[in-house]
Amino acid sequence: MGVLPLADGPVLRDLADARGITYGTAVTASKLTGTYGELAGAQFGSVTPGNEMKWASVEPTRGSYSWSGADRVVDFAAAHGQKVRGHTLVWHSQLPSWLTGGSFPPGELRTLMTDHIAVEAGRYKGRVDHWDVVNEPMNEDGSLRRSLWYEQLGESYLADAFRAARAADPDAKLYVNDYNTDGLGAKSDGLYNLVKRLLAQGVPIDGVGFQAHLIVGQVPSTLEANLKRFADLGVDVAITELDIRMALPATDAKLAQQKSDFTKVTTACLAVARCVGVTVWGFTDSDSWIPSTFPGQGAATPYDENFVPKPAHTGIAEALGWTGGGDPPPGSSCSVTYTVQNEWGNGFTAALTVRNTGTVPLDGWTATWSYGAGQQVTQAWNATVTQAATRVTAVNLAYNGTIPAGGSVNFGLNGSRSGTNPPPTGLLCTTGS
Ligand code: 9MR
Repeated sequence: MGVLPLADGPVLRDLADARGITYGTAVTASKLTGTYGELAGAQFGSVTPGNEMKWASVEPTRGSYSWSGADRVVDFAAAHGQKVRGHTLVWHSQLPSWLTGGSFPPGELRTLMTDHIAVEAGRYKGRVDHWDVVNEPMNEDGSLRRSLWYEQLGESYLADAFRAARAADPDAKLYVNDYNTDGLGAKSDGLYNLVKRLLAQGVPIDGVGFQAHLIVGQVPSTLEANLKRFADLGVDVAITELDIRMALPATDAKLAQQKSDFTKVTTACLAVARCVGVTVWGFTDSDSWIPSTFPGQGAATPYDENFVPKPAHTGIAEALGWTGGGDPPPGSSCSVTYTVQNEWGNGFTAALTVRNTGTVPLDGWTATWSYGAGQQVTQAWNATVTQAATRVTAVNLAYNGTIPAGGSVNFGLNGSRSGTNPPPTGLLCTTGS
């Protein structure tokens, strides 16, 4: 089983560069090798450590630091000419227990916070382009969240945090970042007023991050207007944690809606001069926080679990001006058949045929199906075949992607089985590269 050719298809990073914005992704440091690493490096212009720069990760025990994960991401970015969005210095969550469980007088807590910022932002001085200095300071009603910081230090914790970050790394762009603030509404009004107050006090805040953890079909219609009003305050804006989740299983209709949603968000950023970029919160469904947090939901990112670009990826590319793809031409269709040729003890061989059932030549094809009895593909020929749990995806190779109208191509595979070997379900052929 091979890995999909990475050179094929649009490169978000280059398309975004050409439009003057950055397309980034959150990454998991330990995964930055193989296909995951190649795609993260090739497709994205910036990386954000999903967890590795959080307080609990870098200082699990008071005074004893662990930088390996964060270093790995920063080094990866340097090796791939990428920016880094540092995430995050001051947050109510993922704090070490010595901090949440301790009882510190306010003066000491304030110093702990500013020292932490000095140490972390100081360590990465000149290597982190943006810092999410303060993450998620708002309540849903637009008031300030009763976090550890707010409870003990009051609103002034924000000003102190930004000033400490500026002192530690004068060149980094300093952001406040939140969720459910993407469209107009009470929470984003609260954030807007907060940013306005901070700016009026001369607090060094350069940007506002909008996380955009969204649901398919529910991109706020006021996203662009909201970005614009913040930008009009004189700060940069960015989409910082974009993902668009759906109830599983993903269907063609949901994936098509998701494509249009990713397009909308990207277009909204492009429409606002001070929107510096979009970061997706994980680029593959195999590296997304959604399924564990929202049981039954997922498929929220632009690549599927096998690193196959989804319609969402094409949607982003098209929003960025890519014209190389497009929907398959009218009259383009295909079918696929599956025949077990041979079976032995724990194994079998299957032969598949993809047929151009349309009226025009077919340029690229994908066959998908599900195994119901635990069958597992072990080897394949004349197609790139990948399997995630029960779902199998077979994509043409360079030499057999084009099929004339009425023509067909064959590919095959060996599989393992434990017991019966019923034919697959959901056997489907789709056209297009
Ligand atoms: O992606 C992160 C996930 O791996 C962690 O388990 C989770 C813990 O809270 O944090 C996730 O990232 C969050 C980000 O830091 C802040 N905004 C919400 C993100 C999703 O929870």
